[in-house]
Amino acid sequence: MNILDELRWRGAINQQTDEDGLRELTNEKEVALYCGIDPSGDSMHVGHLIPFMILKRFQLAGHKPVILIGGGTGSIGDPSGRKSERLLQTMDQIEKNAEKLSGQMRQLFEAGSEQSGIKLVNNYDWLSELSFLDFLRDFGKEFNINTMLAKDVVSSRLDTGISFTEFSYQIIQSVDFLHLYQNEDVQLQIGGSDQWGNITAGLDLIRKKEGTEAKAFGLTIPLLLKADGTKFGKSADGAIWLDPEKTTPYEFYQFWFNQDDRDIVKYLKYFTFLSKEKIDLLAEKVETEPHKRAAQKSLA
Ligand code: 383
Repeated sequence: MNILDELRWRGAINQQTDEDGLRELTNEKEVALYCGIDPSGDSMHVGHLIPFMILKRFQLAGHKPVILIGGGTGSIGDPSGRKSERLLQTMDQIEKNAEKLSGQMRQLFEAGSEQSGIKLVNNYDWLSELSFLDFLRDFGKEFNINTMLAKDVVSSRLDTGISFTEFSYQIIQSVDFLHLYQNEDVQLQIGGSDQWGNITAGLDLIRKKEGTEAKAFGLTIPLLLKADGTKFGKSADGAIWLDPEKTTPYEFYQFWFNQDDRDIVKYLKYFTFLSKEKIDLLAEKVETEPHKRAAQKSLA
């Protein structure tokens, strides 16, 4: 099965540029693809698993994941999905967080894979080299203010205000995509649906710099909505973290075990590597003997 068919079956595709082109590409070669995370905290939470599990699925299907830790972008702060301006973090804190996240990524991506060294990059390495004048001359010139203003992230903040710093974020993430396209042969960026604007901005930049025929693609994954309308991944005490010091293994188990019957099959598809047959079987059990909570046990 082509990886895109698997993702579709898992309900994991929200938006996608040029589906046929990407299908062709993934059929004909091992594609390098990337997903980024900003070190705004010292651990991943279960919300981050949504795109990174997809990255892992690409890896298991023979493609080449690149994990980007946003040491540079994290010092700016992504306005996507936020109603108000972020506080800047100290560079020291960002560096500490980046190290923690890198460790968690290694655990996720080295497990069950023959590849030893996974590709882990930090965008601080190239963004910090870029001078202000070069930034404006080489990249700023390719961005049209009207297009930038029209992106959801910016337009939704025009009333309350957005700093020039956060406004520029989409350009910086675009510079990353171009950098990885040129230096690591990365042809696909994935992310949660909140990242669509940043990803498509990057594709525009690649086409401007590399020509309209450049083979680069974007794909986003739906953010999860729970059947009861509350936000996925939050308990009464806040986020569910992957760091066992922040969310104990017991709490982590309980979080998954307590999921609603109406959500459980969707979560099995997103968060496990169980086969379609196994998931179909568990789905049947949710219908016929829900009190046994077999699906919840499997997920947990
Ligand atoms: C930075 C530089 C890039 C590419 C991506 C980034 C990070 C991105 C971002 N992502 C979120 C984060 O860091 O802010 N601008 O917390 C989250 N992601 C993933 C996914 C998600 C997004 O890490 O939707 C949830 O986890 O994309 O909110 O060159």
